[in-house]
Amino acid sequence: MAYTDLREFIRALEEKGELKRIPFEVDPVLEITEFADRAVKRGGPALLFEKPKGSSVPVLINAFASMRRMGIALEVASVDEVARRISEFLEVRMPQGLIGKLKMLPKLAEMGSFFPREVSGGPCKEVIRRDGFSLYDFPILHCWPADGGRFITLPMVFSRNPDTGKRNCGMYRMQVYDQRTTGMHWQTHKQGAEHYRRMQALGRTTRMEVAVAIGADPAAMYSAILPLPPDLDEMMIAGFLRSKPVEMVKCETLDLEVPAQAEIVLEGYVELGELRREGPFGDHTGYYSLEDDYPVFHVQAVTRRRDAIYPATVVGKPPMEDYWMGYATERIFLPLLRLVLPELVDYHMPAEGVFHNLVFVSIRKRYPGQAFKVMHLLWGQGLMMLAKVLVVVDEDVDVQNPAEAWWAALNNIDPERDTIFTPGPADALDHASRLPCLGSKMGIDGTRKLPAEGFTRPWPARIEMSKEVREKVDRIWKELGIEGTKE
Ligand SMILES: Cc1cc2nc3c(=O)[nH]c(=O)nc-3n(C[C@H](O)[C@H](O)[C@H](O)COP(=O)(O)O)c2cc1C
Ligand SMILES: [Mn+2]
Repeated sequence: MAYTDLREFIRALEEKGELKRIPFEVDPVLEITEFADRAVKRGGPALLFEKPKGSSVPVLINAFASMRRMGIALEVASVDEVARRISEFLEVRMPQGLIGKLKMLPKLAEMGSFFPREVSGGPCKEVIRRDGFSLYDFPILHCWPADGGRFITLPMVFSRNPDTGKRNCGMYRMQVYDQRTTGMHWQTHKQGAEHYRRMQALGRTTRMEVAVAIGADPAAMYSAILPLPPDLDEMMIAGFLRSKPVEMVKCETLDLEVPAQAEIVLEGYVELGELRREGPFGDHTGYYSLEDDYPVFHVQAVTRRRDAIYPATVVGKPPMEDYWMGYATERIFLPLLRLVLPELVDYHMPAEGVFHNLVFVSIRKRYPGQAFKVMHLLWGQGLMMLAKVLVVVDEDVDVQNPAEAWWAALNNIDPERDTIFTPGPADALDHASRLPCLGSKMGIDGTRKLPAEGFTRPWPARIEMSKEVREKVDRIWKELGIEGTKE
């Protein structure tokens, strides 16, 4: 059964021994970060700070910070199950004949359950404040010493595409400037920024309505980070993930809807053209992202649960919580990428590559130049456009193991022949690119080279022991009692 809200998820984490309550006072300024960082790096549990200093609202952190907890969040034993479900849906085609069509009915009914359902009220309206509120009521974290201030780090930011009327939900950090003003750090490649540009171009209004939900059922929260195509509603995907519609409720002061089960909702607007210094912020690259100008979010109303829980995350030197959220996304998108890349066997973005810096790709190579075709296609797919280094290897290489992927690729390249460089968009957080958001990409063809690619010498085989010898030694190995530290 789908979790109704954040607290049901918290209960599930606790029942499975995946949550630790911290009953004493801890300061949201720096101290919570130190707990969260140590916990995630040691594979520790999610943390619920019951007495954050200066607020009566508890802080939940690291709730998504392992594959186990991602599985609990999405109610699957392994997130690969989600990928399998997606594959099944992709195979759904209208079959011939009545019997075939009847067999389709349950699938179609299931599809109907993905769409968000509008409801007239919900727990996020238990308290409604149009004035007399302050963001400082909440235990918003100041994460790292040189950060520009406190940042809301796990918000679901809702806006509407003014041309199509479609809703978007993205996770963009928000720097708190004062009691009712924050930054709005939607980077230029993201949908929030696109909606903003379109509003400006239309010139119909001076304000863009924005609603921010903090804390909801875990599938809805997680959906905010999915790199979906524009105009594909994250809340519909959340409905798919939880096999139950997300209940959405109208905002009090905006023509936008938010999850009715949210913990906290900030209603407000971004004044078109108004920019303010944002940052610095200790970012998921492991470096401070530099100050830059971003739009400003003005909060005009706060609605919330009476006993709201404030979920947050801390990013920093990887791996941190966002690595696990991103890794789940990597797994879930595999079948979707295969739609446009049939030769794709697997891909992986290791933690040290911070998503966009390094992508390993294994393919079934069948024709000359195929590795380069794969690179160009990936650089043309949504946020994969930001991938800085792409390494393509053959199907027999396990890209989930970066050491193995590097080993194969480095053996197989003649660097000058097998690398390409191309200009393209760079991640907004890339501090090394020649210009903000513009840089170059490197593609490394680590596949075995074919005669048709001009490689006429024999290609050596990988070393492997014969099956008989392995089996023979298997039989006596245990008795010998030779146990190394690795198996
Ligand atoms: C913890 C966390 C914080 C994030 N912060 C930002 C941010 O400040 N700005 C941004 O543009 N993307 C940020 N992202 C990434 C976006 O949420 C992600 O790219 C998402 O796909 C954007 O949604 P959109 O495609 O609907 O715009 C963050 C992701 C996570 C997991
Ligand atoms: Mn989106």
